[in-house]
Amino acid sequence: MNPLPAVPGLPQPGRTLVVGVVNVTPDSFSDGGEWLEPSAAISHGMELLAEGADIIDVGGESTRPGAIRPEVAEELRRVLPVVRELAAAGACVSIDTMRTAVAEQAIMAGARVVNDVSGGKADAGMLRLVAESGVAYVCMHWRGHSEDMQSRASYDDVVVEVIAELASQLEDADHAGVAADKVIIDPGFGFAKTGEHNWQLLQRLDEFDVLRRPMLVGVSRKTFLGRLLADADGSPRPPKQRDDATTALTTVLALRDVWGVRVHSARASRDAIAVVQRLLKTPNSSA
Ligand code: PMM
Repeated sequence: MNPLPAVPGLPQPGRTLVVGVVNVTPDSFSDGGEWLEPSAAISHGMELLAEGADIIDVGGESTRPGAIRPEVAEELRRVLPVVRELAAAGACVSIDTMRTAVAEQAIMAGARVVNDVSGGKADAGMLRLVAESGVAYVCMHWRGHSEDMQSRASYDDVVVEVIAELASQLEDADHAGVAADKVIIDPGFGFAKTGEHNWQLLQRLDEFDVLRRPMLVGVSRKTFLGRLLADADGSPRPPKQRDDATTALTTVLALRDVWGVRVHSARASRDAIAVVQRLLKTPNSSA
């Protein structure tokens, strides 16, 4: 990949960043309902920070395939106290939302990143808000809402098409005035992608270098890992037992100098990144 790029205003530790996930939702696929109470979500965010997360990504809408969207007021109710409290505690907070109204309030509450899984396609005002507020922006490849996104998982060459569609999303961001050095791309693993598509994207991640942007990768606990690790009878490995496979991928991604990994368990990924950093040191540099 491109050598580790820095994004102004975000942590720059000189290694792959760890973005810890706090889903304040009743229905996310791996932790739905666990952090629905603001106090539980805040404690979980603090735990992830203590484990070494560099950024905490707070979301109030599940994007699992088939998910029904919450009302805006409900999404705000879920995320705002969590963003406010974690930002006040000094955390670098990212808001995982497709809605301008939610992003705007979250920025006022202290969020420094907007993680928009629709990459500007779900809500017309989002890119202008990001441009005007000057926060960092995660622009993910997206073909439609979770309700029916898997029906859009059809590609001749998934890597070529995702890069082309992301390039067009980046052009829209540029036209809206979003600063190029504040944009992080994300191939959108599992979003209008089959397991086979996800593996092809991982195998050919270097091809995204053509977009010349830092990359965030969100593969943590996703279904394609559950299928890879299925039992002899074919039942997929449950989400919480996919963390070791997630860490294996963090190792690979850190070796490839990916800007950040979005994960549910921060410590294991930080450990994997530390191992990679040490491994890549030249023999005569000190331990
Ligand atoms: N995946 C989920 C939610 N938000 N954001 C980005 N940028 N990239 C992702 O891959 C991504 C995301 C779904 O996973 P979750 O339900 O575990 O949060």
